[in-house]
Amino acid sequence: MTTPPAARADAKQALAWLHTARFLTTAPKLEFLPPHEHPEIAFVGRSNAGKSTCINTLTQQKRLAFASKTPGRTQSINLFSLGKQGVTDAVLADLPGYGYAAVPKADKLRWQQVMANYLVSRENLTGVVLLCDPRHGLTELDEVLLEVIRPRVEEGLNFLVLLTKADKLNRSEQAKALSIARLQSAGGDVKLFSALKRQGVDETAQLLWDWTHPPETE
Ligand SMILES: Nc1nc2c(ncn2[C@@H]2O[C@H](COP(=O)(O)OP(=O)(O)OP(=O)(O)O)[C@@H](O)[C@H]2O)c(=O)[nH]1
Ligand SMILES: [Mg+2]
Repeated sequence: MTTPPAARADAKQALAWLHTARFLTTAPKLEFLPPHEHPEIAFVGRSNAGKSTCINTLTQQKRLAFASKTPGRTQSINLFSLGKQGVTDAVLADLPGYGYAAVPKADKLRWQQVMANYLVSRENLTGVVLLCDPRHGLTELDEVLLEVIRPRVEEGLNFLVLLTKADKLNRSEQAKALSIARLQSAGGDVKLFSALKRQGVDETAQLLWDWTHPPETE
């Protein structure tokens, strides 16, 4: 029996695929973001939520996305290509975080607008991963983002909330954070994630594979 081309990958295969990630381009503004023909998955969330660390963990590359103790580190939209043998079959987008307190209000509003435009208008956007530090929960700015993407999620956009830095919570705090986020997440999937403990890594890798490799419909 032959395996169908889009058979569900196991975690090992999904991680091997993610490990192929390579830098594609960086764009300081939305209009400089190149169009392409592959499914794109965006990592969004507050500054310091752990977006860049999550991308580094999933791709098993220490310095692919620039992670930092200084909030506001990622200031441009960075794209990474995925695909075996150098043949791109998906793109990951690391977006600058929002809500960093030291950023002037006008810049915050401008960035919120850029983010909303990206989420509403980006073609080929197949999935959104919203990263959230469960010690802060989903904040007002996350709620704005949820409202923006809700119509697209209703139309089939894949959506996952990752509660990052889960290693900083004990079991009961984790359970509580999960149930609160599930109520708030606009019907999206919610998972715990820890780069430090590698919690949630396999499941997230498989999900990203599934999003970008849907079974062929006959
Ligand atoms: N304990 C723990 N710390 C983490 C984890 N993930 C990220 N961090 C830390 O959180 C800080 C911020 O991580 P980044 O990945 O740079 O966050 P970001 O969301 O990309 O931030 P911006 O680029 O500012 O938007 C860094 O000090 C990371 O080491 C995790 O799973 N566990
Ligand atoms: Mg970052």
